[in-house]
Amino acid sequence: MLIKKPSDIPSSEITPKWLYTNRRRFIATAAMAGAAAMGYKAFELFSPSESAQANEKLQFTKSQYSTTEKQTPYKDVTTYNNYYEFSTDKSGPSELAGKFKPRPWTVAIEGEVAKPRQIDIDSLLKLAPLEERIYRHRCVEGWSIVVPWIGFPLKALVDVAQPNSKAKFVQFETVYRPSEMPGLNRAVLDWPYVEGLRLDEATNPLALLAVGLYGETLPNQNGAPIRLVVPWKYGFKSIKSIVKVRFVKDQPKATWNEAAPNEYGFYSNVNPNVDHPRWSQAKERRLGEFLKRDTLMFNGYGDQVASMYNGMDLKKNF
Ligand SMILES: Nc1nc2c(c(=O)[nH]1)N[C@H]1C(S)=C(S)[C@@H](COP(=O)(O)O)O[C@H]1N2
Ligand SMILES: [Mo]
Repeated sequence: MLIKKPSDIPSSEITPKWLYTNRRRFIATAAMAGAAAMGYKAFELFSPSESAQANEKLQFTKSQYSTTEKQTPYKDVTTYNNYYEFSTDKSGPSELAGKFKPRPWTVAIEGEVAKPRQIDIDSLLKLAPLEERIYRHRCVEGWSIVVPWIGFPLKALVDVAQPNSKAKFVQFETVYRPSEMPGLNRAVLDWPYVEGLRLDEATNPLALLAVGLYGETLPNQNGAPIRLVVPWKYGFKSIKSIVKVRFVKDQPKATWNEAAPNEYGFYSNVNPNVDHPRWSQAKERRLGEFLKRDTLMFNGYGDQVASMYNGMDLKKNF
């Protein structure tokens, strides 16, 4: 047993009282004391999410929208990440997100709404019953995963926000905290990270605000405490750690679209027939598998989303 109970720790190892006030820090400190006593460093013994965070169990119901495909192991979902605010390496976010504080947290609702307001994360968690949604996720770089997200429909937030008749799009913004997110000190992207959806996309039943995965609150590297999941679009549309939701008249700025408009369109629907200028989008590699598989139109979610794009040229509106 590596984590000693307070009563097991010799007085020489007992931490100053101020550390006790934070339960997570206390657990980490106790674990490190135990590990140090055995001659190990704590990071050698715990995966980052286990050592840096105490994720909480969530209550949820099952969703009709879940795939029955094999789920990508927790370890892969939480250590192979894209989160440039921490690092551009896939393993970087899980190693560097330990300092990030996902609570307290509020999300600002702004723009073309009945009344701009701030909503606390605890109120957001009560907006609608939490569901488990097992979704395919397709990154534009060619890998894919299957994740059991826990969350609620984005539509529940849109309904509470009460957009007026001028609102045609929704823009989302990620928190900007250089002291907790080392990647922000490099100008790899134009910070803060922003993304957007058309209003009908935002209210599509598949658009999810995720607050957890694998039955527990989100690890920091996966976008704690609340992130978007848009399973029919390339991964970069699924913006993490959201602090602002802005309802607007015109198509809003989106980070990757701004960075390279010829490579990343605003819509970015998964489409095996429209290649990225520098590589094909016809196939993908499921994390943990050797052979590539065919990429499906709308990532396989066409029945639920294709009608939103009727009459649009998806080669132009990529
Ligand atoms: N704020 C922010 N959100 C982000 C990103 C990012 O770098 N910053 N990366 C995106 C990309 S490219 C992908 S594939 C997914 C990855 O989510 P995951 O790490 O939970 O699998 O997050 C998306 N959301
Ligand atoms: Mo991605």
